[in-house]
Amino acid sequence: MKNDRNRPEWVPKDKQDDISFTTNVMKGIEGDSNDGVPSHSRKFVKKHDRTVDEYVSGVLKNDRTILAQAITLVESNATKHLEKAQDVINELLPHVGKSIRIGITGVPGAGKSTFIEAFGKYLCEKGHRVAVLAVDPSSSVTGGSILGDKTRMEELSRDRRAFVRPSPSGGTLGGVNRKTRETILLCEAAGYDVILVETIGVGQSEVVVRSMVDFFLLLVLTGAGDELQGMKKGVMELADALLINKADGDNKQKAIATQAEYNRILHYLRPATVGWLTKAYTASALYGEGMDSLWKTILQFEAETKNSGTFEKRRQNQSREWIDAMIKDHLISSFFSDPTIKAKLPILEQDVLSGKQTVTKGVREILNFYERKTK
Ligand SMILES: Nc1nc2c(ncn2[C@@H]2O[C@H](COP(=O)(O)OP(=O)(O)O)[C@@H](O)[C@H]2O)c(=O)[nH]1
Ligand SMILES: [Mg+2]
Repeated sequence: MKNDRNRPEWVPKDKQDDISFTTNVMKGIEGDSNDGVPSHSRKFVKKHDRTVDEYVSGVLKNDRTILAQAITLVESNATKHLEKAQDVINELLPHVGKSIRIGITGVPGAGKSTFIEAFGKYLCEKGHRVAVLAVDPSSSVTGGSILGDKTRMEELSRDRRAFVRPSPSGGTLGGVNRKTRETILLCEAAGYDVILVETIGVGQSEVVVRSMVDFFLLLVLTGAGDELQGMKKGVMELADALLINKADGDNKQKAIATQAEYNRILHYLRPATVGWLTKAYTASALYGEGMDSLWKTILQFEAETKNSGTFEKRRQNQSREWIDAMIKDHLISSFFSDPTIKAKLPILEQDVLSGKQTVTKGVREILNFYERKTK
């Protein structure tokens, strides 16, 4: 077989040569694909040309190609795709919501990718189906991969029980965006019962991911003393568990000491989830150690919060926040893309800067104008 490398199907046509999409996919084995659909039957279907029914039935029977294309459809900003994407999601709604959604954050190098690969494999072996929405830092502003970066999650990507979807972090908030919620729904409809959402902690991305998951995990390294100084208390207050990674070799004793130190601090912090005590755990993602106790913790969390109603209440609040965020998004973009506003705004800025107009009065005038116009 010749070494034919293709771009993944979710890379937009005009980005085929763009280095911001570095993920390469090796050409698969010729012949029928594993999901039982002969490959020739879909050869001539261009993406986005599928009907709503094709997307829906493809996702429901977990045709990975169609799932990937459905995600691309959802991510598209073109108006004509928007409506189709919403029709697809609407039809899938009876099949969503049955997973446990887990958010994972930590500084670059903490071992998120290595951990997700190890944890994902552990869960697959237990019979779960795992979808990973992963950050692809190779497309961040710095460009290129960080040394030793395990972004590709190659083993997990090859596992038929897992679905790994990298999202370029460039331009989005630590790899998540407003479409991530809908991608979660698609993966749930395809039958994935554990969803892992990764984010690199930049800006507000932890808050955004917290608002779309049930359980939030913070990966940290040993040496809490030094690290804590730099770590925002706010991030710890979002977490349902802290995982001190790289607890192996010479580092193991240090990790256990760090664990105790974090547990002391956590004691004084406000817990992220009502009725749940956030604690620190140790693991070695590299050697796959600590996965079992972490999973038990998550299952216990799920059982307790479902029992108390906290689980359902959080999901309802998240839907409310989602509505809120979407309305704000829409209002902002419709305001700033209005041609008359676009023309008036520079004049207003000029008037303020030159002292002709106060900010409050100028803003009130332009908003009044916009409101009258949209009535
Ligand atoms: N010793 C050890 N190294 C690890 C462990 N987990 C990750 N690493 C290494 O730490 C580096 C960064 O890991 P990566 O998963 O890319 O971190 P990310 O930036 O948080 O996704 C890589 O060289 C990994 O091999 C671990 O449990 N033990
Ligand atoms: Mg990574």
